Amino acid sequence: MFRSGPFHILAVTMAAGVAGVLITSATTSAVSAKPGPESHGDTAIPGLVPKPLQVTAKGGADFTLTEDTRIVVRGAEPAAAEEVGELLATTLRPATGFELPVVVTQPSGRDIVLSIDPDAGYGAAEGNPEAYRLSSSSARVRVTGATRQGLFDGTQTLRQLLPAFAGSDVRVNADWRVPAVSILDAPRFSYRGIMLDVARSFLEVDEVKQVIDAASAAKISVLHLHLADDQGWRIDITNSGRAADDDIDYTALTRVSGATAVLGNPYQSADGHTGFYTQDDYRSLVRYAAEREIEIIPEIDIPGHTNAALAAIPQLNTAGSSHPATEGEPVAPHNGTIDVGYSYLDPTSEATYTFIEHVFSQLAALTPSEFLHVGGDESHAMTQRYGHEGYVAFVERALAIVHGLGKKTIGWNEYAESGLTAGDGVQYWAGTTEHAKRAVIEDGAKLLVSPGNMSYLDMKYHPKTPIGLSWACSGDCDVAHYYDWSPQEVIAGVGDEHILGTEAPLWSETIRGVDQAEFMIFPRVLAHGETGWTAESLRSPSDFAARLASVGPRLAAAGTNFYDGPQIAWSTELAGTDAAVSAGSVGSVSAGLLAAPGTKTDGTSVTVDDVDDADSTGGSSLTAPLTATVDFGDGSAPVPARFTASESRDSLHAAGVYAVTAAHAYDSPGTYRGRITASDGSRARFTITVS
Ligand code: TNX
Repeated sequence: MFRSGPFHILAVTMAAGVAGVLITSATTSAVSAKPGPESHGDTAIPGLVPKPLQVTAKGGADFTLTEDTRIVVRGAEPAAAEEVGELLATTLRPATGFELPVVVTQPSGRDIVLSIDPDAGYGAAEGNPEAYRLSSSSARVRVTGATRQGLFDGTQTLRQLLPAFAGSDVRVNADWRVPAVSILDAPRFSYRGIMLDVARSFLEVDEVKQVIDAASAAKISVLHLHLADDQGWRIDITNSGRAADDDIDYTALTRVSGATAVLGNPYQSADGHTGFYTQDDYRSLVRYAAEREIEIIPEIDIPGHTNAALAAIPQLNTAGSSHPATEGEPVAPHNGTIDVGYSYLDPTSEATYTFIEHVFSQLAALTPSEFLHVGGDESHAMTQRYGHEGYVAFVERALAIVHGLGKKTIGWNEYAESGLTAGDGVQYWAGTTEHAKRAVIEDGAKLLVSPGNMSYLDMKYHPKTPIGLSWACSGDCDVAHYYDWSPQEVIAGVGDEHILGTEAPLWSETIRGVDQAEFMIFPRVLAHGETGWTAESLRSPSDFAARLASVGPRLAAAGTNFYDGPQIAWSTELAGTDAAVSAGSVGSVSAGLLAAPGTKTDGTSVTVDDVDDADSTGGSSLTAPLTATVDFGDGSAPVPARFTASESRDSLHAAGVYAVTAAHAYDSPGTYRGRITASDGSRARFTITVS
């Protein structure tokens, strides 16, 4: 079913042990990860992910961000452009220490100029609402988007053109250069999604915001929140607006099932996290995501995956449900196992539809998206009891309710056994493609592609990954495999005109907290995201691997956890940090930071993690152990640097950012300008104020 592209060759070659050669050779492509013959300006173009439509190195001097740089807003919708400018400034201020004022005025000096202009002329991307142009030269950077979203996308590209530490939350010294380029870009699909299953294991509001920050930098445009499942219910539903004859206490949903989660299981010993979002929490997520051009699509999974609802609402526990109430057990007991397919709402009970109407109407009111996700997957026990017709009749009635609320529906592919309405979405994950294809061709539904074996982020990267499942993908499920598929090949005969977009789901039976979530999401979502963004003709596995290499230090500098495995020759990046010390005292002086994914340190050198132990091997562009010397700038001889890991590489963490330190005593007060020189030729500056 899937294309057998160059990645299969890569996989074979890697098995033969010469992966490094392949990945290095890829860096000679047009968008180069390393300085090479094709870098025309002072600085090579760093790896851009997802790959833009057109990138042209202009030649000439780079743009340099300085303390005088302003973010100047022009054009239509200045208020929207100003918001985008503020977001850009917010991401760059901590690392640069620059003020970066956002002003609506005429550009004058070496400004970054942001504008929204639907008529700017977008060439090959004309008509795409997310089209943007980015042009940089020593005099100016201009980012122009056809819409706010296009402009936002363009500013994410700009962030990638800066040094990796631009996204750090500590101030560092780097040459804040943007190479002189001209970029024209727009996505293939508007829907480039990620799903978080907060039902099995909850993620707090701030944890979700952390994922939104990292995902929006990768131009992800949809966050699908799986809000209810057998093990927990995560969105507060109030009793306001209940139908006249409705006596259900909806507040029990979160009171009871907000306090439960999946339990420890054979694949993860820790219990899932409990909790729920108040409606204000949810609104704040919707707003936060929208500012970053991410649309939230909520899912309440029905009729199966509903034990948490049955555990909270006695009225649902009718004779025709998966848990008929008894005197001793008026509601279903909590079930924290990872079993699927056993629970279901009673399709013959009016209470079921009253419940659905109330819950979805509150969800509709809270959700600006035109879509609500109704689940529909794995209703095995229900289908066994009521037959295919019973399931279909239920889905038809549920869809009529949601459509009646003015929303389109999305559901997992099973729900397409029912008739759909033009514009509804079918999310294909596994099993027969027959129903999804029929709904697309006959009903005018749109296909959302999430083939489990290529896009499920809860699959183990490799057999040693301590968390994750392996039913959809096993063995090698690293980034190369998640890149090697094509949306138009998921269902034969369903091409781009029928495809809504792509989505990578993270189920959380085995995932606890945002650190683990990020580890499973990155870097695979970057492969998936490029599949949704970049035109098929421009996608190339080796070129992607080369570009992805420079994303690693960016993720590390931004504090995003990821799997820094051996398929990518992750770049390293060095930056200086300033410090204040007292004269006379010998101490360890912090001179800089080193981002080096895939490596470990013994304190004096940083080396590729090539030991295939519990955390498996890492990938790195380093071809020899990296050492460094620190020149303290006071005439003393340079001394060897020490490296201290902020977070050691282990089976659930990428190598964190190393502090580069050395012991030194300054004799007298003053301001000293020092330098770190690393054995790979990279350098960084730092200033020490001695009192
Ligand atoms: C299948 S994918 C499910 C989920 C599980 C997942 C685990 C889908 C629509 N249903 O309920 O969490 O597998 O990988």
